[in-house]
Amino acid sequence: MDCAIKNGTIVTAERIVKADIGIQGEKVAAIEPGLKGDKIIDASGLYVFPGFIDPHVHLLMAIGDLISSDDFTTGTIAAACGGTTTVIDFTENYRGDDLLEGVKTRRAQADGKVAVDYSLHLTLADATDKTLEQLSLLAQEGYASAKLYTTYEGLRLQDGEILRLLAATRDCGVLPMIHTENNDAIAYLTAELLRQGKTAPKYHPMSRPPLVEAEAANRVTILAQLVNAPLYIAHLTCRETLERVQAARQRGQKVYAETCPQYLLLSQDDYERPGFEGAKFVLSPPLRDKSNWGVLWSALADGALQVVATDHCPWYYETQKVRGRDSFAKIPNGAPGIETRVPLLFSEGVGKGRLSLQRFVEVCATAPARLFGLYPRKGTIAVGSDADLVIYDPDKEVTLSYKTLHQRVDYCPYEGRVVRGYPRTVLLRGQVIVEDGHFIGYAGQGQFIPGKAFAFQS
Ligand code: DUC
Ligand code: ZN
Ligand code: ZN
Repeated sequence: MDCAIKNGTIVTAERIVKADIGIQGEKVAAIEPGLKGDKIIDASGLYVFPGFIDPHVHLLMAIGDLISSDDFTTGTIAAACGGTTTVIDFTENYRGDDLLEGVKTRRAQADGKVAVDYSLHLTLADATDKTLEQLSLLAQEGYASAKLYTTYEGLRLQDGEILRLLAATRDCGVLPMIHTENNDAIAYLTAELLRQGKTAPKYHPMSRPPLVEAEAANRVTILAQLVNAPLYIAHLTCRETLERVQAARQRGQKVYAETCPQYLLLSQDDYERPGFEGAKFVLSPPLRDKSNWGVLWSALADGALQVVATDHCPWYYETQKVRGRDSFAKIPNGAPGIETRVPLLFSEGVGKGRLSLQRFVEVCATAPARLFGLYPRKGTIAVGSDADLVIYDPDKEVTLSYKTLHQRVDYCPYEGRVVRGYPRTVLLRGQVIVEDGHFIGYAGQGQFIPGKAFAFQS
């Protein structure tokens, strides 16, 4: 073997086993006791997890004339240091743009720059014949999922367009991922708040309350029922939406849903921070009332939620978030999280008894790999899988701070929080890229990983 990881406790979604892992080239070649290798990594007292997958990140994303602060290199180095070895970003085309061009542009921004492996969700911002033809072409080239929006200028779709796109994605094995918020309700509520002079960041959640999200989720699940299509709900935040998703499942529909650490660990109280600090938490859908924390943790544990992603979309507080000083509606939406997802989920989930070890691996690695066509190459530890591995010290305590994290942004939403458990060594296709918290890989080491078509049986 080129490398043997010895004496660790291997955790996959299916099992927990003490064994050695043999790596040959880029792949896992053996899982058994007593392996020998040219290089030996001792994992005594440590867990060995599959490389984690973050299926929802926005690197180098433009909103107007602003660009999110992590690019494909800085963002993926941060991902690696936090134990994530595959990220899925999005094409950034808008209504009327050519989808093939959108793919080309994004590939040019990422290829040769990424430090971990990556894939792309297509963005479907209109439903023209041309877009549908291009969708079916791209589906055959490893683009196995697509983002649809119900809000945002230049991205939001009408119901008729959503129906057309749901039928088209269903037919070509592309899983639609939907941002569900009712655009007209946001516009009405925002205008009312601003008319009353309510311009501070703390009014952001009032402009997009839970029912704004739940209504759109309810609507798109019913649209999906009309055309018998599967669906993936992005960043689910609250009980109101979960109830609608559960109702769709009771009708027999295939509806998957993700949440994010910020909805499990932060709340609308964070908008009340002094001065303009609340802007750091302006993301959409917004942070909710704390009563949702228990609902979401239970849903993750019992399988009602399938995935924890980040929606990593960092903006500098000092130079970008301040754009909204006179109106919360002008604050660029989003927050950093690509590096802290795994440590937070382990510490707050596994460490506090809310998630089993196996369920933690399932929601942060295996389920995203399966849903987005990367399994079993990614998302598990098995003979023949990519040797993307995270050797994890369950006892290491780290105080989270933007000063020591690798995310390129001037704040951390979890500043000062202590997590117990942290990645020690991270391997990407057999190569060590993180050692003792230090990134030792290189930009360009990551590859584009094509996704296999989503197998939807009605
Ligand atoms: N929400 C955010 O907060 N930022 C990026 C896009 C999104 O949906
Ligand atoms: Zn979204
Ligand atoms: Zn997003």
